[in-house]
Amino acid sequence: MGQQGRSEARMRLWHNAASPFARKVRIVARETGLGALVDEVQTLVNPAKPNADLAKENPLVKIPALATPDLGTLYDSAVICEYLDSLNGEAPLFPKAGPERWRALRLQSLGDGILDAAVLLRYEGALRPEALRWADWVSGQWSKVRGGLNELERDCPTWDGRFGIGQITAACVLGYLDFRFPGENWRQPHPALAAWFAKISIRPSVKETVPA
Ligand SMILES: N[C@@H](CCC(=O)N[C@@H](CS)C(=O)NCC(=O)O)C(=O)O
Repeated sequence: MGQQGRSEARMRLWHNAASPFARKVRIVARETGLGALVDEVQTLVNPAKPNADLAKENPLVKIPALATPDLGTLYDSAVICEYLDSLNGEAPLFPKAGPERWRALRLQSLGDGILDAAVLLRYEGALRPEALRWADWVSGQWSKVRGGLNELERDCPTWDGRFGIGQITAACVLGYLDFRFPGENWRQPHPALAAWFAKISIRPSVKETVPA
């Protein structure tokens, strides 16, 4: 046994190297020192063709999903990340209480919301038949992405070197935009965020999980 509350039993993470939500979990596993206990299983997902094996673990048929030794399978990324953090006795990535906790959870929700819109845009472009595409819906999703980025730009000067769950989610947002929407050039209108992202991109947990 390691630190207080830490179980040494292995866990199984259903993930995909392209998934920004799964990347949150993979970064948290590394930042909490639990990486060696988490077996990462590459999983293909497609909302138009549900993965039957994954459906047995998560009725929503989404990744990430984490098979735990004591609780069955957990989902979604916010729950899994907080679960892993709870196994780590020191330096929590989720502040335990007070205004810091609500700020961190709001920042995570902001990043998750940007990702929801960006992942839907990806499905729209890559999966939906051209004849069924809806331009107003696409531009509505881009408004969420860009509005969310503006808020990250405004907020990031307050982060003060912290790399908790909110910042981890923000890193996954920016990495996903670079990966799936390289033409978006989010850096130009968001210079503080761009500088922050360059700085945190050298962390091993971030480098080891670059989307592929
Ligand atoms: N709210 C979920 C979102 C997860 C999600 O959308 N995952 C995508 C991959 S990045 C997925 O599994 N999509 C398959 C589908 O929508 O059927 C979380 O935070 O884990």
